[in-house]
Amino acid sequence: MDDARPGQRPNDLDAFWMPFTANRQFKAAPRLLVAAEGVHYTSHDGRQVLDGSSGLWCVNAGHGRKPIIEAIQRQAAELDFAPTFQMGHPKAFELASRVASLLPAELNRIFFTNSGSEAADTALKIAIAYHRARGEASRTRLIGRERGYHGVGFGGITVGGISTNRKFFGSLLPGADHLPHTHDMARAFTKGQPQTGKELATELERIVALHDPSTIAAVMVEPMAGSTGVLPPPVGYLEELRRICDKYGILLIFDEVITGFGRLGKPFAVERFGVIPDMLTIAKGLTNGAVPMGAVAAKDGIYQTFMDTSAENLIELFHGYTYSGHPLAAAAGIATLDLYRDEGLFERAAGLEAHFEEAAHSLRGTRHVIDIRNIGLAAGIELAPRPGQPGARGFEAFRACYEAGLLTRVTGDILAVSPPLIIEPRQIDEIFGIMGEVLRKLD
Ligand code: PXG
Ligand code: PLP
Repeated sequence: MDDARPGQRPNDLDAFWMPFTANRQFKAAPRLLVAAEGVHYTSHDGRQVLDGSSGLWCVNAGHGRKPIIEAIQRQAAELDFAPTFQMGHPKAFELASRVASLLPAELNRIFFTNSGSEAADTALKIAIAYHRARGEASRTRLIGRERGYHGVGFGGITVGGISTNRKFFGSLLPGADHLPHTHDMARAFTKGQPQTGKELATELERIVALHDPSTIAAVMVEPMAGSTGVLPPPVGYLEELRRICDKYGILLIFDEVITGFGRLGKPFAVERFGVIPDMLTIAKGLTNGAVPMGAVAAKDGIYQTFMDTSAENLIELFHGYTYSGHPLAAAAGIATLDLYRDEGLFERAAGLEAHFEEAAHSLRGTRHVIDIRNIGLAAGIELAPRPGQPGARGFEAFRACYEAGLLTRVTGDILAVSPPLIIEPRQIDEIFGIMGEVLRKLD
């Protein structure tokens, strides 16, 4: 730490209780990022670090983008805050329309939150309240999936399927159940969507039969599971979920917090896979990560149900956040969507997919690598765990990549790669080149 630039390293790291971090380990050997531009971070010791993870899957247009920065600056000077409870401000409406225009026509009602976690809990609450408004108040059960991640609110961890995110927090919400996850090591090194595994969606029939459809409000899944290591959906899987939900009057919710805004080479996974959910959650790339914001997009019919079953002078949905539709976030969101459009970044991601896939799979055969999965500009590189020490090799690989100038994400023994959509082909090669070198040297 002697080489730290003056003022770039706080002298006391104690007070910040860091999220999803081994605090003592980190504070003994901190990794601080102090600046960013394009696809690179600058570390506190003055090194350039290639951002292989778009921050945390959010900086899709790359760092330090002038139009976004200037929009935030202008907005802060013009209108710093305005309530959206019984009041409004223009940019929140504008951004809602812009988001709706990127979605299938029927997903046209946008509820703003401040994060993906809040979006997940909001969507689940809307689902339960929607059935109640329609006179089916017995529909309260929520179905998620093993290895699902829907943030860290109580709703999200209830339908989520990561045991460490659940087991410390009591009994969660009552009445949830889970589909099996879709990963199968028997088809390791599959490129894109697996051809087999559609029948895993049919498991929903069993869950419905067990609980009875009259008790089930919604099914929530990520179209592609991101956090648990990039698990693309089997061919036909999402279609099968849609079919079964329709058959039993269950709402289908897609969590597009990661898959939204070009990660899969389309505005949303909805378009890539051609399956339309009843609600969809977004966050992250909505503002390019520059200001926290999330949202739920709901079908018109859901919104109309709330309008039709409530008197005109009454609040239809008793839910919202102080900062729902915050002016700075709304301004950042509009500027971000302009940038995605003007630079054709979703199409750019689609155009890079083949190169990215080939580069990712070039690690096949590299020491420790037992599976590689990819879709769009996302890849999961799974390492063999050290006997008796799950996650240890993955974390060391992550740390060694960082030392070698590459930021990735690690979950257990899986490294995830999801670069900004502005990345150049040679920088994609650099990502997997660094990773390969690190893995060859790793114990
Ligand atoms: N849903 C999905 C699908 C997500 O990926 C959330 C909800 C929650 O969003 P917020 O904004 O509340 O964090 C997420 C977030 C990782 C990683 O390394 C992934 C997320 C967050 C932090 C790290 O995979 N996903
Ligand atoms: N806690 C208290 C005491 C509050 O007054 C409020 C909001 O008014 C909240 C929590 C919720 O905060 P937010 O709306 O930012 O989620």
